[in-house]
Amino acid sequence: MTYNPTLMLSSPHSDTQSPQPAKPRVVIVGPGAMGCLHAGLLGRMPHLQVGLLDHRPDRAKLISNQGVIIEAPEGSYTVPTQCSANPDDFGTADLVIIFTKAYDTAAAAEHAEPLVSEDTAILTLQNGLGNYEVLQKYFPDEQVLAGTTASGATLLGDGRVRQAGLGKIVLGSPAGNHELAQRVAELLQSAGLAVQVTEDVDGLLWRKVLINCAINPLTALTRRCNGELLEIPVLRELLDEVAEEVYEVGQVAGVEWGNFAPGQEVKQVCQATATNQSSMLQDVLAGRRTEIDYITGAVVAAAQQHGVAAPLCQCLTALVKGLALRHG
Ligand code: KPL
Repeated sequence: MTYNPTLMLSSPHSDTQSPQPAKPRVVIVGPGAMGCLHAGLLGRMPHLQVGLLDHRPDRAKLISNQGVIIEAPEGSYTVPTQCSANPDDFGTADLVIIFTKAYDTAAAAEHAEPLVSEDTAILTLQNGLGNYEVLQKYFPDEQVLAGTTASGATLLGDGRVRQAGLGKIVLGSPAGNHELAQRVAELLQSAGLAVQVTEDVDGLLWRKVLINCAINPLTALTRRCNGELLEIPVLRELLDEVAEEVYEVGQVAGVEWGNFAPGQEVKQVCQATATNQSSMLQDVLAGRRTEIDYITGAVVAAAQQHGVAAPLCQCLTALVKGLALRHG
């Protein structure tokens, strides 16, 4: 796909001598599975300048030297990638995508501050509830976008990921800056990604968190792939019950679910991602802290705020928090 200069998020630099408009600069924060996958998907496009911001200089150097390696179903490829722990190495960006774990959002925002000018869009595609609210503490509300991705990836090593499946990104502006959401969607589409814009960001995030509440803790606790949850009747039943509980809490919290059928949606995702290890299972297997506080934990907090109970989410939160993790 050829570069379309109208995709610039900010007005092209007013250097009238230069016949070439600057390429849009995208910086991805967090070289985990999803960060590396998107650094590769966007970085292979010649019309974009893509950087990867890490907090670890040693790993950043390694990734800069080797590139990002994507093991895709059609074969492996390497994308040369500028990765640095120093945000000043990138200059200001047109788009910053936050892909750190949810518990690192505040640290990521602080680290990314030098990348952000008044023309920069900051997009979170992280799991869980509460991420865009943290970003809004650091950046103007109208520059913050939030969304979800249905893609899956497994981190195989530093800068190396296995692409599980490419799904759609849905994003929007919690502050109602739909024009910015549209421009960012076009930028991502120009890299061949499937992107849709929504005006109901909270509804979008609750739909995703409902799926994560059901699948992630059950896979992490049983150490099973997403698809296996469907094969064991008691777990299949529990998927339905957790989904129903989150649906009810969401309803009390004001989510407009429309014709979203909770149990059915969760089972469809299990089927579509049957061989995936959920991100929470990957965290547990690697001995890393999980995002449980931002998934079932966030639903428990919302339930408490609205004076209702969420016993299954509460139980799953406790069980996952109780797992002995090497780095947790
Ligand atoms: O988002 C996911 C995750 O693993 O965090 C799902 C949808 C469960 C896919 O694995």
